[in-house]
Amino acid sequence: MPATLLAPLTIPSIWRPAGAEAAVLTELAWVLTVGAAVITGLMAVLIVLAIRRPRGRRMRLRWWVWGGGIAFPVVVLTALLLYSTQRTDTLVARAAQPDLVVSVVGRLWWWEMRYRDPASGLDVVWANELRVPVGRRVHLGLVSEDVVHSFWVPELGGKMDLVPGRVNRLVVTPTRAGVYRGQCAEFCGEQHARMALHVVAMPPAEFDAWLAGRVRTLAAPPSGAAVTAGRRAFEAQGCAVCHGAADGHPGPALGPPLSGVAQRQALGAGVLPNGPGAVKRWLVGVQGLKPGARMPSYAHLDAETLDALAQYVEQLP
Ligand code: HEC
Ligand SMILES: [Cu+2]
Repeated sequence: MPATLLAPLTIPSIWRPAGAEAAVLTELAWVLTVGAAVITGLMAVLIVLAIRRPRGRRMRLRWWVWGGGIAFPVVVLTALLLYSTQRTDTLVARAAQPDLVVSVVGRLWWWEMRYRDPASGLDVVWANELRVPVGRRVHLGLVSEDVVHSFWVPELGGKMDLVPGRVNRLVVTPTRAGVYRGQCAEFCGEQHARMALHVVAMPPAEFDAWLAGRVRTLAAPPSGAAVTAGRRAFEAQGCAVCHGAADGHPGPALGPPLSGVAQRQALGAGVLPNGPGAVKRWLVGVQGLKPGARMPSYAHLDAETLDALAQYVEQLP
């Protein structure tokens, strides 16, 4: 069956954890769900027994009220409190020594990811996609530049809000390579529903190579790049005002950095799967695909300019 038909079946789920922290939460979810089901079943049986009890037989009411109504809930709820506090405490303890720190910035309506290269001090800026190494403890510093957003990747861990003016942290330790979908989980305006992200959990060596490659691109911008029709159009149409210079360098962060955009999973924070022709479809139809997005549609451009523009953007290193 084509993968696109199966896609709706692979919705993010807390029941298939792909991270150490998520595994703790899944365990909690199982204990709570099974426990609640057992108690509900027990209650149902007791109700049936009470209704079908032979007429005239007296019940030992006092025992049921004290035992079932007070002692039982106190014991069960205390046990749950101790258990869940102890388990979630392990999540906080895990935050102590991260192997990697990434800043995640929430914006209307996309995500910016920043990796600091320890050697050069350069910031590698990426968008709508969090690349992380499997088996390493990743410390996410979550901030917002506008309104409150919330970061949630069910396969990797719990939710955490992104609040303007403060840094919240969330630790994720991916245990399985793969691509996991996340979603803004706090209503943040018109396109809140289309503010998704992908987490790409990669083997550590692959991740290191990717980051080193990004640093190299940053450190040595392709200065001698040919001035093509696409590059001219990029400058003439004012794309650089929001997306940074035409050499692919990240600039003012009004829009996502376009450097390396063709290597990412999707455009527009999950709206449009990436692939041949995706950039052009985005340019022509932004306001149809994502009404209210903070980028105008460029449907008025002639076909030749559009092709040149799209080609130029797609090859940005
Ligand atoms: C007014 C600011 C602004 C201008 C001008 C602008 N963009 Fe954008 N662009 C954005 C914003 C904001 C987004 C993210 C929209 C979203 O996902 O909600 C975006 C997204 C994109 C994306 C998708 C990137 C991704 O990672 O999802 C591409 C490609 C893009 N713009 C190319 C262009 C090109 C080419 C031009 C010039 C023809 C241009 N943009 C002009 C603000 C702008
Ligand atoms: Cu949001």
